[in-house]
Amino acid sequence: MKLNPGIYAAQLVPYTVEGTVMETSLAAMIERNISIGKVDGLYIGGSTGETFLSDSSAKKVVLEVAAATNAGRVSMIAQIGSINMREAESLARLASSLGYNAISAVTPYYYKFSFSEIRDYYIRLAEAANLPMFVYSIPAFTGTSFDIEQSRKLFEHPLIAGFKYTSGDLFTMERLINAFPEKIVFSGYDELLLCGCALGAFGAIGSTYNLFARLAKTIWNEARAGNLAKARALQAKLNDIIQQLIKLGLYQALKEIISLTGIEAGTVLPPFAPLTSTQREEAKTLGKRLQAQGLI
Ligand code: MN9
Repeated sequence: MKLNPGIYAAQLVPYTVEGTVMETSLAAMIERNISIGKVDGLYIGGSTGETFLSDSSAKKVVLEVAAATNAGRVSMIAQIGSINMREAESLARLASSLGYNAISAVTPYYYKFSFSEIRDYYIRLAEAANLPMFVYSIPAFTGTSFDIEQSRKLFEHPLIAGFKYTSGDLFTMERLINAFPEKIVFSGYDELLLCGCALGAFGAIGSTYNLFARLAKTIWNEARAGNLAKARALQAKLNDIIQQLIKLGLYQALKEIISLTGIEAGTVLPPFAPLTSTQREEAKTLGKRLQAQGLI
């Protein structure tokens, strides 16, 4: 499998108020992540892309625009999971035909599915695409996590390649990395980038890397070079910013700040609410401060 290690942006998606994808702006955002952020890869159609709020045609457009814009430059993973299995399978096949390096699927949520149902879901989707599959584990949202024995059962299938591991349970993350050295674990919480790197994650996938990929790469490289004090100070810097973004509304604030770079970033999909005018001003002030510091 040809996948770069390192920092992957979980691609933000600009939407119109009608909920359609602003294709030119999406392409500009992706181009910015590749040529200015210097990301090692892109994770398309994930939580950050608000995919679970979007309709099928928007999901397809996002996968198509991203593949065409990247044109093979950086590694690309398509998140194709959905609790509508027909939709998920059709997106899996689309990702395959568009040349994605791998797919990923959120753990099926809302209903309480058994482990064997969840395992079948992953295998069916991996086989539909015939691509390596990264299990998108985000227990805070889905209510489901995987222990080592369950992970072993998932990994018995050769196409199940690893995890996008978005959980604060770092003990299990360490156990996974050690138990399955031939598999790949991506660290999913930007706040824990340094911890994931220290434990030997292959890479990290995150929303804030749409703006701070260079900072994230420095954290990653300093940590790998053993410069812990430097890496820790930079993680603290990133976390100060993340805290402010989350307080405003993460995706809304990221979009507002990206718009300062001249790219129209559109709005968020409901039920997410757009920022109030006061929040917009706060996001702009934060963005300008970060620009002045050379972080954006
Ligand atoms: O892709 C992202 N998860 C979600 C992973 O957006 C749900 C993370 O990058 C977080 O946005 C980030 C901030 O909490 O760690």
